[in-house]
Amino acid sequence: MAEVATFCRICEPSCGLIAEVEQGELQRLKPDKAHPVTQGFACHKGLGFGRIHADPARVDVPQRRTDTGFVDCDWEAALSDIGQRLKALVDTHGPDSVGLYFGNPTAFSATAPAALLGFMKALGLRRQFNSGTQDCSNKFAGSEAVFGTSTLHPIPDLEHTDFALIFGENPKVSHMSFVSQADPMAAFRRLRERGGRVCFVNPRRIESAVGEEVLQVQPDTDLYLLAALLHEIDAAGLFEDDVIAAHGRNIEGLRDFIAPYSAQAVAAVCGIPAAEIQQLALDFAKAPSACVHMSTGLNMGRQGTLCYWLLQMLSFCTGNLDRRGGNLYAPGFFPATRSGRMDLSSSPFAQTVHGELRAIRGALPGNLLADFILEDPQPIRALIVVAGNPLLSIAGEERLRQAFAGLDLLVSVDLYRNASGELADYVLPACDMLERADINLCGLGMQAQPFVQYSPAVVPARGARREEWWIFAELLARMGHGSGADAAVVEGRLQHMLSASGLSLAELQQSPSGTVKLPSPEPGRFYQEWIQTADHRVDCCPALFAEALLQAAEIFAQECALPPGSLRLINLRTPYMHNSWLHNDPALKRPRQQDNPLHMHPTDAERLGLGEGAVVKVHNPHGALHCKLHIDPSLRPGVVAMSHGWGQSRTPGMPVAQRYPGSNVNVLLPQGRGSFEKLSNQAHMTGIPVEVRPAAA
Ligand SMILES: Nc1nc2c(c(=O)[nH]1)N[C@H]1C(S)=C(S)[C@@H](COP(=O)(O)OP(=O)(O)OC[C@H]3O[C@@H](n4cnc5c(=O)[nH]c(N)nc54)[C@H](O)[C@@H]3O)O[C@H]1N2
Ligand SMILES: Nc1nc2c(c(=O)[nH]1)N[C@H]1C(S)=C(S)[C@@H](COP(=O)(O)OP(=O)(O)OC[C@H]3O[C@@H](n4cnc5c(=O)[nH]c(N)nc54)[C@H](O)[C@@H]3O)O[C@H]1N2
Ligand code: SF4
Ligand SMILES: [Mo]
Repeated sequence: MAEVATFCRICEPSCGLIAEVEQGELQRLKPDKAHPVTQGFACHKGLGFGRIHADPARVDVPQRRTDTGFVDCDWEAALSDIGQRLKALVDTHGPDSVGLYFGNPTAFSATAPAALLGFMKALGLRRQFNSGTQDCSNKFAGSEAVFGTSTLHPIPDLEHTDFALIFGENPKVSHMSFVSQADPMAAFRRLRERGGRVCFVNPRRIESAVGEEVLQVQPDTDLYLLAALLHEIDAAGLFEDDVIAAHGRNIEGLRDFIAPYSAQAVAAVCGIPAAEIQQLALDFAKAPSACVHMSTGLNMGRQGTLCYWLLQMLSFCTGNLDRRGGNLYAPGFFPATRSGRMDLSSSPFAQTVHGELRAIRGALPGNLLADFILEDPQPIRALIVVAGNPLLSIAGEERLRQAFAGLDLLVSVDLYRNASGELADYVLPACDMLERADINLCGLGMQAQPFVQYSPAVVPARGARREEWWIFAELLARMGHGSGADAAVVEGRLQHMLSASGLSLAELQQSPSGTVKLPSPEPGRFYQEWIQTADHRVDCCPALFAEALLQAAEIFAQECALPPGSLRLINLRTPYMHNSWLHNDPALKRPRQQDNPLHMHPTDAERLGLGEGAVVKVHNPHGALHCKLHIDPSLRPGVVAMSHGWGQSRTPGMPVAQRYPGSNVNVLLPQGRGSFEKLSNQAHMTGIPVEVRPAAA
């Protein structure tokens, strides 16, 4: 039995794992207790990945759609047919006739993204969509505008802080995003033991809040809460004027924006008493050190970029940016802040048939994917989906179904024939994380304790599964570009990245757990080195925001007029789902994990005459679904919650998922024009007005 050190690539902490391998077969995955950073932490999903690896439902050979269903084919036949059809489309209709959608797991591979971008570049393709616009593109837009680069996201220094203020994030369940930290709950525990304080801002009393405060905010109003915190801190004379003078610009713009939003003014809209907001503001500003973080609960609101801006302002104006115990940039093995540099001195927007649009780190709004296929004079005719499931992860399933059905060619590169793959002409089998060599690139710049790890392929690929770089290099070769897959090129890229820190693959291979622990984040270099604005100053009120700031005032007025009794829908991640893709694991379908009920506060249920387990219809102008009701006192009254990634009734390729289909909550989300934040393309996915009634009525 060989033991191979590897790391998990399901979510951001990249937990160290030990794979027990016998005769090329995985026997077991266990936590890597000797890992210098993750120290034996791993969750049930990572440890259970062997079931995904060996799942008989996995796609092991290319599958081609026929009139009577999917049939297996060989790589040569699949690649030459796809290559020919793509080439014909590009030759006849131009490169804009081919679109790509990259799903979330592409971010967890060090080798796939470069291969995909290389493919696009070789063919001149421009129409790229990715899961980032359902997830975090507001953070890219926000840091571009404030710090001059999309790749600068100072992380909370949880190990030294006196006060952590966490918005719209549930670390215990999600293991966090945009900060990579194995066992975040242990970090919060240590913080509390030191006498520090943790405060969560969330419409739900979340699992992460162990005896801690949760400010149960009204969904999609955090912008005004953030503004009020800044307003009250400034009113108390607690802005750090020296820091602002030395490193900021446009502070008057910020002050103008926050002026109307006193604690008193926002209390009713945010649903939090003014005195509590005031106290929180003072406590935060007076703490010897305080750090902030926000995640998808704010990203997915209507104004995620503005929220990210004010979050940075909370840190900057109180002197906590680049302070020990505040927020710090963690460069890791490759300081990448320059690579996301963006000059916003001229407008990034262009007039298009879909309205004024920009791309964020190359990505168009996912919520316009159907429009680019159905309603564009030069439509997307072929779509390549890599490690994604847009049908279930983007708003508006039926319209996407209609769009996908009308494509000349749909290709899915995936572990499974997922809901989107079910509509594809070809499903191409990808290697999973145990079958490919990799380094942990995904947390770069956001690791609480930076480390770089190399993992070899733990086991050989089963069947005819292939890595993405192989697939796209071979496809290009069929289209007359390049000479096909070359492992040396891929390895060279990794070597190049590592060389930035004087590291090499050989050195990692020889290190225990394949890992080199890097220096912890330190204050002192932010304003000199990391920030990428031309003048090295923090932009406290970017000119690009002008239109959005006016809109923010309008939205505030609308929120003030919200009728009583209206319900707002938010998201609910659980430990037994991972977006749409671990649904074929029977271990995640134990009793009470077999569907995604609508969670509702007891007072709302009583008002509507609904009891536990009642079948309800949830509807709004965007769509309707039926599901069971779950009474949940952890919610703020007026808020209902439901998990995404379900709705697997039409996925025969994933039989376990299909047996426990649940409902696709995304049918209730707005789609198309106006359904995403203009500044960032980020889809509007939380705080969605819905109505609920008994299904029979
Ligand atoms: N309502 C609502 N909708 C949401 C969200 C929400 O909170 N609420 N969350 C959003 C977020 S944050 C995200 S990131 C998106 C995710 O949206 P997507 O990325 O579109 O979808 P996933 O469900 O993550 O599907 C990932 C697919 O990748 C496949 N896969 C896994 N590993 C590999 C690999 O190594 N190679 C290849 N080729 N395939 C692989 C899986 O089998 C799966 O089919 O969903 C978004 N949608
Ligand atoms: N088990 C599990 N882990 C995951 C995933 C998964 O699907 N399952 N997905 C992974 C991915 S792709 C991502 S991006 C990360 C996301 O990681 P997180 O952002 O931590 O995701 P959630 O657990 O959904 O936490 C979002 C929180 O926002 C709250 N919220 C909703 N609306 C609002 C609002 O308007 N204001 C405020 N203040 N809060 C709000 C919700 O109640 C919820 O607790 O998780 C990753 N980890
Ligand atoms: S926390 Fe995330 S990275 Fe760690 S084992 Fe679980 S799924 Fe994998
Ligand atoms: Mo995500």
